[in-house]
Amino acid sequence: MNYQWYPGHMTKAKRQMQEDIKIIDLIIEIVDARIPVASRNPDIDDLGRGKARMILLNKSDLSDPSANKAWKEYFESNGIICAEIDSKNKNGLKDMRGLIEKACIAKLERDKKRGIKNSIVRAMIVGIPNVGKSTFINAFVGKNMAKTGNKPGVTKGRQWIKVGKNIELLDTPGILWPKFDDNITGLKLASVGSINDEIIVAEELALDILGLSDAVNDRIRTYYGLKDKDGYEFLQSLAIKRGCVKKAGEPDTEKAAKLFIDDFRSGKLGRISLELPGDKIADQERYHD
Ligand SMILES: Nc1nc2c(ncn2[C@@H]2O[C@H](COP(=O)(O)OP(=O)(O)OP(=O)(O)O)[C@@H](O)[C@H]2O)c(=O)[nH]1
Ligand SMILES: [Mg+2]
Repeated sequence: MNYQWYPGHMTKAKRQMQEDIKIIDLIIEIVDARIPVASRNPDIDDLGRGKARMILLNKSDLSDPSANKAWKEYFESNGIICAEIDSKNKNGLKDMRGLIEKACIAKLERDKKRGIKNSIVRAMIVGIPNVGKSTFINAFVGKNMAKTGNKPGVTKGRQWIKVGKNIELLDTPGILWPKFDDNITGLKLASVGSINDEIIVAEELALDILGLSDAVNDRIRTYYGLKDKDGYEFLQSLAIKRGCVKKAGEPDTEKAAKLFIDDFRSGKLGRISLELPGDKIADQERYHD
């Protein structure tokens, strides 16, 4: 299946970001820890040139712990401040203030020299849809200030949120880019729920996820106890096993595909990382800072 999603509100959101970027001190980029390369929007690199940057590997509860560690080291070795966090369960956020101050040290020192006592750090929270930008803000602030939801495109407009006296966060709508370089990027984005499900054929996505790698394929078939089934036969057997049948008694493969996609996204199949530093990921070099 060809994955592509670039609705009009994203063009608008990108334009707004170009304006807002002028008044912010720091860009906090939230990525999905399961796909830290595919979930980085190359447009953000362009928009944020010259600004202090930080990358947060969110949903680290759903990705492989050793991969999280490897990615943190990877980004840090490229000079980017990085942390693994789980915004849903509020893990990894304790040092956030310190990290933000570290990322903005140049500005803070400049302000100090100028005699500014209460300098304020303005940070823009950016990322692709559904990576947990708004959930991160709520977890960091300790209050439900931003709307969140288990689908992409929940945040429609921007919103400033204060954290204590000296940090201001700007929640922004998730944005993708007009054309993915390769379909595997689109597939990874769809597999974690960053592409609108309404434009996706569930059965095709399920089969594409099965085809992601031998390790993923094996893990899925083992989890459902369908070790000897693959491809469409896997979906049919899963439908029968889970009682997804149509009126005529036929297996409802669409329902089975949706069930499997939900299990995959929510971590029921275990903690899976689809990318590792050093993998031959087509775009990796492009994102190298
Ligand atoms: N397991 C897990 N789920 C998370 C985490 N962070 C966010 N979520 C879930 O991911 C979904 C999306 O969260 P949002 O905060 O709405 O994502 P967003 O990036 O603001 O999305 P848009 O506004 O649509 O761009 C919600 O169902 C959250 O509960 C996390 O660290 N771990
Ligand atoms: Mg949001």
